[in-house]
Amino acid sequence: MNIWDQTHECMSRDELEQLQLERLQATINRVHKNVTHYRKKFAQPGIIPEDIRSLSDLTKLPFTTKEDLRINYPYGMFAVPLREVVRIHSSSGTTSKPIVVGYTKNDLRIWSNLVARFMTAAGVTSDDLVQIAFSYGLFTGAFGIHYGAEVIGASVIPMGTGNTEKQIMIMQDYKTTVLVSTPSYALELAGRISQAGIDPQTLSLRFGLFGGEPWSEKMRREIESRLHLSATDNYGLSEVIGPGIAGECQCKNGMHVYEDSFIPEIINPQTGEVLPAGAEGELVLTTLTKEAFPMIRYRTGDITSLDYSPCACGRTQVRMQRIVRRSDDMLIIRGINVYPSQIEEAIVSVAQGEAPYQIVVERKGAMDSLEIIIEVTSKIFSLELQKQRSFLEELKKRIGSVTGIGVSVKLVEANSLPKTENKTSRVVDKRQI
Ligand code: DLL
Repeated sequence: MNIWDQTHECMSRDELEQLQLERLQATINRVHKNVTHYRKKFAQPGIIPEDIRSLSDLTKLPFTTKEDLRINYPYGMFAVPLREVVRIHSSSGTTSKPIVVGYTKNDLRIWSNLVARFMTAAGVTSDDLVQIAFSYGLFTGAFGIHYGAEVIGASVIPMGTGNTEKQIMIMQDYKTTVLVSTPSYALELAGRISQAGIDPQTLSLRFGLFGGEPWSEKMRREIESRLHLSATDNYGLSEVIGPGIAGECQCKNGMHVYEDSFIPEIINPQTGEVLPAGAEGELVLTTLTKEAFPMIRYRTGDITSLDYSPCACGRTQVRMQRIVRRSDDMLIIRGINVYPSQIEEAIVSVAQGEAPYQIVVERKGAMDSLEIIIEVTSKIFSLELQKQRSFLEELKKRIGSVTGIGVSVKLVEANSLPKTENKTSRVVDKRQI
């Protein structure tokens, strides 16, 4: 099946904007009718759906934030009754409660086609064997890409994460041609392949489709040379759909945003002001085709810029540059989003009160590690070893279960961490990507 959807991907800007406006109006009508949260939010500036007459009217609408999703947990932002929802995924929230997202049958069809598009743009065809090394579960990465690859007609190997030796064995024996993972896991695989004395040229890899976390051109060069494949970047977030919002073509010069399904805006994260084309700022996305969980002007927290210049591949849809950083304190560790506030909440509950902490993130080899250093009262610090150990274990367990990541925890004496008023400086990110 040919998934280069030229009708949509190569549209003139005029045609595209006409389509966007029709879809935007339908989406605004839908959320105004079905989602109390949006109805109330639109009422503040006194907006009714009929006020959205042109695309520029979008800026009259308020932003949607992660806090809105938290307040409406779990199903308050759904625009269809639950009986029409056929899939639920989730992602980290700022507290121990995650963000919940839902899809109708039609949403799944649209999502799979979007994923199929960026996979096609990256070079994948029905002849490929696609090994998906993302976690199958609440994370949108694995299922999203799985169904997209099936739309193309490629053979999917639903490998899941971890078990690196088995990943390599399968890669060799099944003759995997496409690796789908986080870029850091691709480097981990490259390291283990070379440790095992395997010549990567004897593998069948052609393409690597990487996303879910920030990476760099330097990492791209390293992955391409060590795994002998062509590596492309793809972007998405659960709140908006998952993977399939944007992806690189083989020109590797920014990720085409599928503008027939999403309107991207770039704003100044401090003031909310919409910035002109080309400026760097926070990406804000509005969905145009989603039924169960439409998002209006969702603040992604991702800092990037948009490039409207023509691309040699022929696609007319705008390209977003690599994500340079976040506008908030969210960390991405092995593809999993972690908020310091989640960790703080876990600490407060186990320590039964405030305890100053520091989060240290490091990249050891290719993989990220997370260490939490906690100041404890001299009472806890001087507990007998056994009690101190069970306190540490409980903390590790709680933080691990809230964040979904294995962490190491170290206790230090009260007043031994550097003092600061600002919580974000409690994070020491030593990674250089
Ligand atoms: O990570 C969806 C996804 C899965 C995209 C697999 C691509 C591949 P979340 O878990 O909700 O969803 O995390 C979304 O991850 O806001 C970015 O900060 C970051 N992110 C995703 N893709 C990229 C990328 C998935 N290509 C959050 N480059 C987003 C940099 C990325 N950061």
